[in-house]
Amino acid sequence: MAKPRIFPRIFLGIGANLTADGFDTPQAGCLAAIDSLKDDGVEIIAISPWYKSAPVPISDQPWYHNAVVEITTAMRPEELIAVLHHREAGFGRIRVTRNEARVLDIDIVDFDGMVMDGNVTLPHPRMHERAFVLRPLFDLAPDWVHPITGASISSLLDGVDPDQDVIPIIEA
Ligand code: PH2
Ligand code: MG
Repeated sequence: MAKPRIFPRIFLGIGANLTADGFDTPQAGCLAAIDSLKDDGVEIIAISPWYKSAPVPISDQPWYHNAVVEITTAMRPEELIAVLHHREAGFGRIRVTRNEARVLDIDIVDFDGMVMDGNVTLPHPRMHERAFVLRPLFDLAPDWVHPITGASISSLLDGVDPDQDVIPIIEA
């Protein structure tokens, strides 16, 4: 009998603080990007509530719309990151400098607890200090623990800089 295939539990961080062409809000562009991943061999399991968040580091950039998406796929992390970068470019993202305002950013936050450093760094090297990742991740997976340190999300959230404003977006 064939071995049952267990698909990995993957969390993506998604965000934007500019509106992609053809959309009304940063969130709308992000949602379309999430939908487009279905054509790339990605199965969408769940999308967290959306948050507005002050830019980190603090700057005069517009606030971000952020969420976390649970997905699964048969792709390896290197293949998945290539797909994500391709979609970012398709939505008009041009990478110039780090932390610049953007129409779409999709990061692999956690790939089934995998720890790696190379083309892709897993878990995401700054996720544990970012409220705009931890808050929506908590909504989807309150029992999640950091693959390297074993820290719970609530303990990580307690340690986050209090001026990282993250505010739920209430749907009309
Ligand atoms: N992404 C960044 C840098 N800063 N700040 C917020 N609030 N939200 C983000 O998604 C974000 C950020 C780099 O990817
Ligand atoms: Mg990012």
